[in-house]
Amino acid sequence: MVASDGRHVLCHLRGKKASAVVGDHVLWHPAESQGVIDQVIERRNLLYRQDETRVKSFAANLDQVLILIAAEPAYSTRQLARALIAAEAAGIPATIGLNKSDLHEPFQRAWDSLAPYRAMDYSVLPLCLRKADDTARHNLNQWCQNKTTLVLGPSGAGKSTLINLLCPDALAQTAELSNALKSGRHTTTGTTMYRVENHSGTFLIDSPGFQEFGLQHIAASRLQGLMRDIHRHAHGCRFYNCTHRHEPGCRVIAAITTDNEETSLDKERYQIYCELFMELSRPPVR
Ligand SMILES: Nc1nc2c(ncn2[C@@H]2O[C@H](COP(=O)(O)OP(=O)(O)OP(=O)(O)O)[C@@H](O)[C@H]2O)c(=O)[nH]1
Ligand SMILES: [Mg+2]
Ligand SMILES: [Zn+2]
Repeated sequence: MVASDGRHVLCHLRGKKASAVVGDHVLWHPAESQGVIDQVIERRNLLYRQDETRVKSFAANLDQVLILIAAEPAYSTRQLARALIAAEAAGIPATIGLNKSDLHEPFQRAWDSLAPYRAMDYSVLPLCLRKADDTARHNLNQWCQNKTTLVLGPSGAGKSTLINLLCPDALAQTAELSNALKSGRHTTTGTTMYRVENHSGTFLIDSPGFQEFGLQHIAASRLQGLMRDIHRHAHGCRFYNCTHRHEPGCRVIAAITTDNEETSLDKERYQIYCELFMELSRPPVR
């Protein structure tokens, strides 16, 4: 915990029911050389995922989330879609970062594949975090200034590399990808908040790479409102309660088959919507 005067104090939670997550604001009192948390102040927001058996909180009171993916390891469109949906549901602005622009060919492929996300107005930042120059560092500093930013993404994308770039005192551990599989090694195992150098109100949160992103806390009927491209087409369907899967007169289905590139809906994004709709419509396993 960081006290209002900037000191770091190791705090314990009182009682079994209480729980605090990274980013929480708390009331506490000193006890010997450490501290005790008396109360977690009501959260402005909370980003979490939920599978069938448990809830996993990432962090609270966020101004923005950076979903960091990279040219290598190849990213999963489905996991990216899920992370964006969770951020939309929590009301937290999300930016996509595509790292490792020095790996030209895979970078170009990944960049092109993100076209649907640019078309739905997510900003996609091209990054080369390992070899960032002063200008790149300055731009990133500006981007996160006076904000609390959670850095989220698959293992090996470069989240801890970013933390070390902007918070050199962090000394966050990083690791090369495994050679055989070109996948990350799950180097970071906990979620940690760091203060950005020379910016007192700027915080970055490093997190462990995620593989699965359960969205069981979201009702299937809410999905269309949380996927910007589906939402854009969902007006004007014949039925007011259209689920956009098989109904006649559906504008979403019409948008996949249109030849007009400007107004068309990406087929894979539509497929992701249908898969998620099914998944979130199933009764929970008890
Ligand atoms: N080629 C290249 N490699 C990079 C770049 N940025 C980071 N890396 C490398 O990618 C590897 C993984 O980086 P990390 O920062 O450990 O990745 P992470 O997202 O924190 O991974 P986890 O902690 O496992 O979730 C390291 O070997 C980095 O040096 C880049 O811009 N280009
Ligand atoms: Mg890491
Ligand atoms: Zn419809």
